Amino acid sequence: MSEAITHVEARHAAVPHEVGFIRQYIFSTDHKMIGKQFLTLGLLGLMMGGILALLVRWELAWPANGPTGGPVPGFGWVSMDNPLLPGGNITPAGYNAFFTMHATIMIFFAVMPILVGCFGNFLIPLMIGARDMAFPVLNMLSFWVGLTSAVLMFASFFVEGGPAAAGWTSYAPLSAVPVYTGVTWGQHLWCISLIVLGISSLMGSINYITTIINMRAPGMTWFRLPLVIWSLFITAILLLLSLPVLTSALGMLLFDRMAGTHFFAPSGGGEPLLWQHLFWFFGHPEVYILIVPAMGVASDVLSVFARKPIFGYHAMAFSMIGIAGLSWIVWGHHMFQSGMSPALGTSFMLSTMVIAVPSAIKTFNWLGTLWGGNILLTTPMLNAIAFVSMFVIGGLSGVFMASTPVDIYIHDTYFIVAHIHYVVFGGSIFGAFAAIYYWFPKMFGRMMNETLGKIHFAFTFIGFNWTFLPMHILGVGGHMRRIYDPTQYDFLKPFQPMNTFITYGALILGAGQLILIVNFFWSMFAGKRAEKNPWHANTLEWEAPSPPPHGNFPGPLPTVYRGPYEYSSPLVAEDYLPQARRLEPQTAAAAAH
Ligand code: HEM
Ligand SMILES: [Cu+2]
Repeated sequence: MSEAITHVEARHAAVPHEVGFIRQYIFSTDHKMIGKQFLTLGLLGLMMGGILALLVRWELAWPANGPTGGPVPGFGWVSMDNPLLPGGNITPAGYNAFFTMHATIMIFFAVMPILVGCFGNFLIPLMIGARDMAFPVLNMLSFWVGLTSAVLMFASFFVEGGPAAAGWTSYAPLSAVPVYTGVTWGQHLWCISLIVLGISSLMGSINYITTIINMRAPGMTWFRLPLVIWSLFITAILLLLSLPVLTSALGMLLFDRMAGTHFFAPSGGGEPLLWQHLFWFFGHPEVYILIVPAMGVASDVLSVFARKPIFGYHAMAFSMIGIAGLSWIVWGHHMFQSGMSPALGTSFMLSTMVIAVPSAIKTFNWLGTLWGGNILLTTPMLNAIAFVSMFVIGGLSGVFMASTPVDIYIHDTYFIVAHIHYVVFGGSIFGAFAAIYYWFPKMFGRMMNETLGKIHFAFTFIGFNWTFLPMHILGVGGHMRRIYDPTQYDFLKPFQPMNTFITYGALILGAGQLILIVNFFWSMFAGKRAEKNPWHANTLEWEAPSPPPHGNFPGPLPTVYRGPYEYSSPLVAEDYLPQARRLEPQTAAAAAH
């Protein structure tokens, strides 16, 4: 450990710190700049994915074939004569492409770049007390390979036939045989882009794991790590082990599409279920890649703004490990309807339900942290509390889906869409918002505006529940997901007003995000200057100046004397006790009496 630190210290001393614009902002090897690059990518992805979601909602509320249908306002001239959206009218092929790309972009180019790419990079060295990642050049490469992947994915909108349209799960044979969707290059590019993204994530996760194992500051033992670092460590392991499975499956799919093999196409003796097994063996851990970092963020933010130690630190760390471990044996719950034997289905049902145990441990510990706290309702805190409460709803609907008899009824309905969004929006996105508001002062040296932050939160919280809560009802009513025009089914006609109602909620949700954009850029240039430790937090990143210079800590690296959550400690007069602060032994002894 100390050898690795000495090595990096020596290199940092040797590298000249005056670097040109390109080395500082574009081809940077500094983890903080790479984090900001991932943040930019992720926010762009969030915007793109959000616009696509609104197109999908527009179509569902006012179906183009229905009596009230019409072009999407403002898209007439944007789309020109694009066959997916001629004159602003969404076609069935366009609808398939939009929901496929919505989900793909949100997962791979919004949530992952923000939570894992940005906050992983930005926080790990600062919070463990290191000068940078273990492999800074590899780190830079992982961003540029990731950006290449994003460019390939976005480019697929401009190829003939449009982008991928087989759903983000890309089930074979729909995805394997181009005539089924009418998409050729778009689907090829989808596969290629995600293979490239797999390489980028592999580089990133190797870096995260190595850095956390080797480069912790003196005194930073495993159980003094902030929970957000635990969460990023666990996420990196999940990424390292799950993405290669997807990459291999994508390679096989690409062979089926371009080289005439039949891994997944039954027409040549292939096995579509093989795709489903490989996909969900990656796909289920993937949902934890999206949610575990948000759990870490929420733990840190709740403790800071309740001014209390996190309740059950060890249980929190071990329950994340437990959730991650269990995520490998439950993939079959996505395949209850695939003709699996009931005995096997039952075993997948039971193992899935066991995940409720560590999840409940986390939830009760978050509540225990809030209990009796001196709660400060700042914007990061509001978002963290929203994370916990919305995650509970998403977790509870998950228990229904995990029960095989119930799943047979709600499979492929809007109940599933409601569940997904309570987890990935209510969970990951509220976690990401909490992180952005909380660490913005450290990233940019300025505070975000609290009033705008709270208005943004109110719009998001109301818009989010307005949009996704009624989807449970649609789902139980039998409303299928991924359909172009619900009014074509008589039994869905009574639900049409609810579909329109949901779309109003989505428009409010979308409009609310403009407040975030304004606040973000306005604060970056004109916000109040942030001090070193504006939230009076304990963790090491707040020992560095805001924003931290190259090498993070001017002078020697901090030494760690205590855990990250010693708020309202009886040992000191202040209500916080930074990890790097050493108490004189006699003071501590005196206070203990
Ligand atoms: C503005 C907020 C959002 C809205 C209004 C929205 C809307 C929708 C709608 C209407 C669908 C169903 C499409 C269909 O089946 O026809 C959908 C699917 C989906 N969305 Fe979102 N979404 C939003 C945010 C997110 C976020 C942040 C994620 C993060 C990962 C996400 C991930 C997904 C996934 C995985 C699906 C499943 C797609 C499928 O069935 O193939 N969404 N979304
Ligand atoms: Cu799953």
